[in-house]
Amino acid sequence: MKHIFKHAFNFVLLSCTSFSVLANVMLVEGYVRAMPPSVPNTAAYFTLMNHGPEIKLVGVETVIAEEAQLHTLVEEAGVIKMKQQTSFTIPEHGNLELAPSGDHVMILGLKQPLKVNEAVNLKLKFDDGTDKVISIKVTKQDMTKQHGEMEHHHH
Ligand SMILES: [Cu+2]
Repeated sequence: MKHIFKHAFNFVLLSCTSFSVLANVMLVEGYVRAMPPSVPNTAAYFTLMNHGPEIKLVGVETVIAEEAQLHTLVEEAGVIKMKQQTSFTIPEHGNLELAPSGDHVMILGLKQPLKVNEAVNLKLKFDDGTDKVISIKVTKQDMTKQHGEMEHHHH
């Protein structure tokens, strides 16, 4: 009797622990930028809300492309360049906001052109070993005209 109770208790404890880890980081909003079919790369922008302690986004996986990288924009001598990052920190009870003006997820080597309004799944990997799949839609970047003119240089 006592043995059974202990097992049940452990199971509940374990379930709660894993559930709370998954629930800490939530997708607020996001989109993948629609690109002309001739462009093999694009970028994803999204906002994550963290209800737990500080956590780092350390990688992104997606089946739609060969690779996804964490990038940021930095200004060097008046020229804006993209730099690959090893992680993005999401502060305790804070937000991570990816935007065309700064941090973004670069999606490289699209296997096929994306269609507007198509949902894209991204698997977000965190430094505590957990991951979370988010689904965001392909959207034309009409709201950020000046950013659309900014070129993404690679390799
Ligand atoms: Cu980039």
